[in-house]
Amino acid sequence: MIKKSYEIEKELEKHFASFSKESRFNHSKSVAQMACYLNEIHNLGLDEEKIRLCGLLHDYAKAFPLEIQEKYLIEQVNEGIIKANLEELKKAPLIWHGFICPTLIHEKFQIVDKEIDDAIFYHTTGKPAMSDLTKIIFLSDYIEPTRTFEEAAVVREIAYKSLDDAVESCLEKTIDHLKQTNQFIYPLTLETYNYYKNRRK
Ligand code: DGI
Ligand code: FE
Repeated sequence: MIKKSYEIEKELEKHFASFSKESRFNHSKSVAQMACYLNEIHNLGLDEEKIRLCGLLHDYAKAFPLEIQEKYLIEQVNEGIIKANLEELKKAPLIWHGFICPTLIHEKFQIVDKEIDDAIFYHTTGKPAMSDLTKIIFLSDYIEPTRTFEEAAVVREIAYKSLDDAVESCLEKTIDHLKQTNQFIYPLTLETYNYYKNRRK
């Protein structure tokens, strides 16, 4: 029997508090709520309980310091759970938490669901041709109301009209930001952007 999101919510509150990451807990609840809203206004017909679990759990691994995240990353790449190039991954520490998270929540919460895994794994990079669930989690992460930067407001307005346009805009802004701050652009991030930018052709 899969755990209910209200049970998970209580455990998560403690998890984030134990690493003094209370605002991350609020962000997670807000992602769940925004993703449910997108499901509703775009008539996607997805299961709300599943959406809530994804929103609540997507940043579970972000509570851990990067050294711990890296340990999980190396383990999971070596075991073939994460199929990606470790040297490339090492250059983009801010995406580790998504990739390592599915395995951690299988163990911690016994939540084993391919659709949930996909939404959590790709929540930072996106991927070409995302499922609706993966797409609304990816977008809600960027546009939920506690994100107060200017770009979030722009993408939020687009997301109310078209999810695919919003993915394109979100990635354009993320990639611009990475370029401006001289950060390594992970190939999948670029691949996702190109897919959504060229999807009409
Ligand atoms: O975990 P959150 O902060 O809530 O949000 P997130 O999981 O979307 O992570 C956002 C961060 O990840 C943001 O600072 C930009 C960074 N990021 C996204 N794509 C890439 C990336 N960092 C690198 N180096 N390369 C990427 O392709
Ligand atoms: Fe995240």
